[in-house]
Amino acid sequence: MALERTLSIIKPDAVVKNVVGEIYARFEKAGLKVVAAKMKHLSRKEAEGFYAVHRERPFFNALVEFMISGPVMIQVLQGENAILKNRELMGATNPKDAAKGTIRADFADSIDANAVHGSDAAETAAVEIAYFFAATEVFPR
Ligand code: IDP
Repeated sequence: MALERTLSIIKPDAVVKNVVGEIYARFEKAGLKVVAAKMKHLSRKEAEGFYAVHRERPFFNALVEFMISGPVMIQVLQGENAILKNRELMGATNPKDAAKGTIRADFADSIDANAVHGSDAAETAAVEIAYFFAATEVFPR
């Protein structure tokens, strides 16, 4: 078991649905600690930079438009195997394929508006955390 940190984003659709607290409760019940958090309305440039790896994908523009359609809640989660644990809590990218009881199965409407983001590996987690948080904004405990 490894103590890890991962970047989580509650996307605009879930913020509008007012389920930030319900999603936080799932993190906490799974043993993940919120060690950094901020609400932010991303600029186009920030969203494009964050999803730069998907720049050539056909859904890139729609993804950026969606991510800047309203504020998001961004947090760093810390815990044992936090990266995989968060991915399990989230469920599959397409909510139609997401297992029962996962965040996407319960709160997401479509593959575009799918409620949450979570880092998929240790390397991406480090890059994504640094993209949004200075070291002084993270409070491990
Ligand atoms: P993930 O969020 O489950 O890690 P990724 O493959 O990294 O999934 O894709 C990033 C985001 O891009 C997804 O969460 C989803 O919002 C969007 N996305 C991925 N694939 C598609 C697609 O085929 N159509 C529309 N949007 C997509």
